[in-house]
Amino acid sequence: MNRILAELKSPLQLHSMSLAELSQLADEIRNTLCGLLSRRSAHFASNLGVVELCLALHSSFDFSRDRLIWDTGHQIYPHKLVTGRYHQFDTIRTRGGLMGYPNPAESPYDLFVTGHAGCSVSTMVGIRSGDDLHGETDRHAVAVIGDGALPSGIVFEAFNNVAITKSNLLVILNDNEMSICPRVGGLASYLDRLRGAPAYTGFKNEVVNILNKVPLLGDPAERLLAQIKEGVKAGLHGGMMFEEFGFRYFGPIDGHNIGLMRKYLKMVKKIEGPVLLHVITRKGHGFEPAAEDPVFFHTPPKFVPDEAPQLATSKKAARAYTDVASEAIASQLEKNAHATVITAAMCQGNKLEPVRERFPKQFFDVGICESHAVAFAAGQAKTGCRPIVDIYSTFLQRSFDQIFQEVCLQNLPVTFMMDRAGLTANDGPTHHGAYDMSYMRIFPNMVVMAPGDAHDLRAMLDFAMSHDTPCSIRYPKDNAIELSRRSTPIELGRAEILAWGRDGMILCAGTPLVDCLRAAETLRGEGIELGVINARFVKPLDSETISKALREMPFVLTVEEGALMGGFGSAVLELGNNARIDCSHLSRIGIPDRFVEHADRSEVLADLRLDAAGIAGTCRELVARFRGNDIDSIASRAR
Ligand SMILES: Cc1ncc(C[n+]2csc(CCOP(=O)(O)OP(=O)(O)O)c2C)c(N)n1
Repeated sequence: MNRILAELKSPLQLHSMSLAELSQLADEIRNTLCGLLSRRSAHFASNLGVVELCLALHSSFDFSRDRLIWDTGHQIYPHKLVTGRYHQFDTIRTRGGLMGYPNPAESPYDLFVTGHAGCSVSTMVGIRSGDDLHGETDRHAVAVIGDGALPSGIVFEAFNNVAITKSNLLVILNDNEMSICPRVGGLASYLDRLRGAPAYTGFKNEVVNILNKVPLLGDPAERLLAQIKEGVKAGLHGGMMFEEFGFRYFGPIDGHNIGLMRKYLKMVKKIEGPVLLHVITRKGHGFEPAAEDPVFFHTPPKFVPDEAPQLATSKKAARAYTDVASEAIASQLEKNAHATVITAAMCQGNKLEPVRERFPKQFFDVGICESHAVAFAAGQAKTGCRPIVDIYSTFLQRSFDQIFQEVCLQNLPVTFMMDRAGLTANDGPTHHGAYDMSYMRIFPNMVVMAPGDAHDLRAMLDFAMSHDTPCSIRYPKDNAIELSRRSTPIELGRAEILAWGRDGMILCAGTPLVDCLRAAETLRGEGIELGVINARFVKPLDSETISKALREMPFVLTVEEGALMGGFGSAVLELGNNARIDCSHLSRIGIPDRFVEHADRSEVLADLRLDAAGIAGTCRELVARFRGNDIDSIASRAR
C-alpha cells in the first residue's frame, strides 16, 4: 500500500516531511513504477534514477509558482506522481490516459509538452526573461538536463546566451553516465573527470580565496606565478567550463541523497545569477536488474519484476522494420568499405548494436546531435564515402537546415533511413513521425522513398547506395511484413502496380500497403474491383502510372501514414494539376492537420481510418459516390 502517495494532495506537503517520510515516499514511487511495468512498456530506468532528485526539488521549491522543466521529459513519472496524478497513473501511455511526457493539459506543474532532447535550458532562459519583464523576479527557474542531452548544440546556444543575460537560473545536470546507450564524446570525458573530483564546496572556495590574495604584478616571473595560480584554481575547480559561460558550478553531489540535495538547493536558491548544480545519479537506481542493464531497461517491454523468466522471453520481440533496416545497413557496410552509418544516440532504438560490433570503423554515434550528424554525413560524402544517416523521422526535424544546405544544395549522396516514420502511438505527438514526406520532398535533388514492405526496404537501400543524389527511406515502428508477390525492381520514379481494378484505385505510399490489399480483398467479396498501386516513390512520382489512374479510374484514394499537409496525397494533387487533370475524384487519407494523441498503434490507425477496415470503409463511400461516373465524365479529366 502506498500510504503517503495515496494521500498526497499537493507537492507542497513535501516541504514539511521528514527525511524518513521522503525516503518512504521514494520507495512508494519505485513500487508504483515497477507495478506499471508489469502492465505495459514504459520509460523505466531514467525514472527510477531521478526519484530522489524529484523529491528534493519539490520539497525545496514551490513549483505552483516556481518554474521547472525536465529536459526531454521521459523521466517525468515521479514528478507526475507527486503532482496529483497518482490515482490516474495506471492510465499512462494509454488512449485518453496520462501522457508519457509532460503535458500542461494534465497539470499546471508541466510547463511544456516535451519529448525531444535539449531545449530545457533555452526555454527556461526565456521563461526567466519573461518573468523578469513581468516583475515576477521571485519565481525560481529550474531546468533539469541529463548528461546525454547536454551535448545537444542548442544547450550551448542557451549557455552562450546565459553568459549575457546572467539571469537567475538553476540548471541541474543529472549525470548518470548514460544517454540511452553509454554517453559518448568529449563532454562525456569531461564529465567523467568532474565525477572523479571531490565536490566543489566551501573548502575549495577558501583555497581559491587564498589564491586570490596572491598579488598580480607586472614582471614575467610574477605573470608565471599568476598563471600557476589560475592553473591551481582550475584544477581545484572542475566546473570551469560551465563557469566560463557565467554559471556558478556546484558539485558533483550524490543525487540519491535527498538531505544533501536539499542543503545544496537551499544554498543555491539564494545565489544571484546562473547556477549549475551537478548531481550524480544511477539510472535504474533501486531496481538492481535495471541498474545493471540500463540500456535494455530504458524502455523495456512489459514484464513482471519478480519473475525473471518472463523478462527473458520478453526480450525476443517480433521482427520489426527496424530489424530489417539494421540488417540491410550491415549488408551495405559489408559490401562497401566506404559505406558508413551515423546514429544520433539511438544505437539501441535503431537496433544498430550488432552493426556497431561488426563494423566499428564504419559506425559513428555522434550523441544527441542530429544537426551535426547530417552535416557530418555531408562532409563524409564529400570525400567519397556513402553515409547512411539512421535517425527517427521526428528527431530528424532537428536537421532540417543541414538537409537543405549541407546535403541537398551540394547534391551529396547521403542516404536517410527515417525510422519511426508514421504513428509511433503510445509516445504521442512528440514522437509521431508525421512530417518527413512533407519536409523531405520540398528540397531539390532529394529522392523520397516509402517501402511497401520489407522487401522494398532492402531493395530501396540498395538503390539509394548506388544513386548519386540524396535519398530518403521512411518506415514505421511496426512488425515487418513481406508481401508474397513477384516484385519488380526498384527504378527511380517507378511505382509497382499490384492490381489495376475497375471501380477505383488505391494509391499507397509505404507500409499501409498491406492494409490497402486487405481492404481491396474485402471489397472484392462485395463485388467491388479496386486497383492497388505501391507508389514506392513520393518523389519523383511515377507520373505516367498516376496520371493514367487519375484519368481512367472512377476514383483514386491516396493512403499515407504521414501528414496530409504537403505529403504524398498533396504531391499527387500537384501532379494532377500540372498535367491539367481534373482531380475532383481524388481523396486522401493520412494524418490530419492536428496533433494526434497517444494510444495503441491499432487504436490510432483505426481512429484515422488508416487500418484495413478504415480504408475499406472509405473506399465503399467513394464507390457509392463515384460509381455513377459515366465514360464522358472520366474522359473529360484528360482535358
Ligand atoms: C532530439 C532527440 N533525439 C533523440 C531522442 C531520444 N532519446 C530519448 S531519451 C534519450 C537519452 C537522454 O539521455 P539523458 O539526457 O542523459 O537522460 P537519462 O535517460 O540518462 O536520464 C534519447 C537519446 C530525443 N528524445 N530527442
